[in-house]
Amino acid sequence: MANLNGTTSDLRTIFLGVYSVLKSELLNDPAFEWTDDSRQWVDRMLDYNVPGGKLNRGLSVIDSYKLLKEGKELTEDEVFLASALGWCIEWLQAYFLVLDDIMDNSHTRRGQPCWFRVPKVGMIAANDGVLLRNHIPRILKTHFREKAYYVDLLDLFNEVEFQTASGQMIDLITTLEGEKDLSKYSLSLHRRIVQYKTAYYSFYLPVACALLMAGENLDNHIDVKNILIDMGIYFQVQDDYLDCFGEPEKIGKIGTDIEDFKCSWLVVKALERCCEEQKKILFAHYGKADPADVAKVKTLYHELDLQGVFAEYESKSYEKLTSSIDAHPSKAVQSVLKSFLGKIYKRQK
Ligand code: DMA
Ligand code: MG
Ligand code: MG
Ligand code: MG
Repeated sequence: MANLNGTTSDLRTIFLGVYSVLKSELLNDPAFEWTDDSRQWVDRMLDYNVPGGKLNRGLSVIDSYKLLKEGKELTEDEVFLASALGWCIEWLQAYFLVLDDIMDNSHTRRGQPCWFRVPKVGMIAANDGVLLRNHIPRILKTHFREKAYYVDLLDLFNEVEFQTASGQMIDLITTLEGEKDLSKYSLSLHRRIVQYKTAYYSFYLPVACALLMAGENLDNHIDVKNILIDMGIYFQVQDDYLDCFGEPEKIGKIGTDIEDFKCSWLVVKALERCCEEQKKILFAHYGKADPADVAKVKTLYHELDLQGVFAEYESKSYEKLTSSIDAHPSKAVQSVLKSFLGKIYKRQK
């Protein structure tokens, strides 16, 4: 592979090249007796669900590793390994999203129908999710088995997966039929849900992968972890905001949070700000599938100027995050964190 440091071909192209390598290894995994049908199914399933996103999480492993190396040229091998770890995160994300879309009854993802809505896929998508999840340790075994940090890597992925699944669990059980109770929705409940379902895997995991590759002990980087968790919470507040106020063509998905009775940042803010009259409207129409109910909730959100409230939250979060980053003793770590924040501040997708 030529130009692995992005001199002529860019990082994204190199990263996608590594995807092809990993995919073909998985499609020839000697632990299974492949047939044309089975290989074709997994090939199509991977192309549909893994590489089509923004790739922010995956690319940031390479970015972060480079910054930790303080600008030293990376070897071909280092770029390949950082990319493989980046793809493991994209695989983890694909696994969670395939299942999340079933549970959230969503329609589109990344500008195409959710995988379970594709004809002849349906609930096979549940097993595809399990397969996606199993690909991660296959990739790690092939490429990291001999590394001193192999066990730490396995531990990291296991722990973060557990945290994410636990976050998904609390996201889902708060919406249970028969227990639908808006009065239990608060900023602290929201924070707890999004910290677990989003922040660990989306923000901490890429940097933790880069730190392990750089030979660091994760126990020495709790301060970095805390800043990344706060950034992840801010990122999921944006996701909640875009679910209602984003453009589906840009975000690639149609929001379902109001229909699903989700403990979204928007409904928490609406509850904080509404008068008794408006509260009645919210209680009557939140969590209903009928578009007329959804429209009533959206009108209320506009009346309460949640767009303005969000804009305020967004700039406050940026200031807070910037000052905690500036307080960090290492310039290399500062640049890793700033690069992350720069990628998501005021995002529209
Ligand atoms: C998603 O939360 C969290 C995980 C772990 C997939 P969400 O349902 O708000 O995500 P999306 O809006 O992308 O469906
Ligand atoms: Mg969802
Ligand atoms: Mg969800
Ligand atoms: Mg969402």
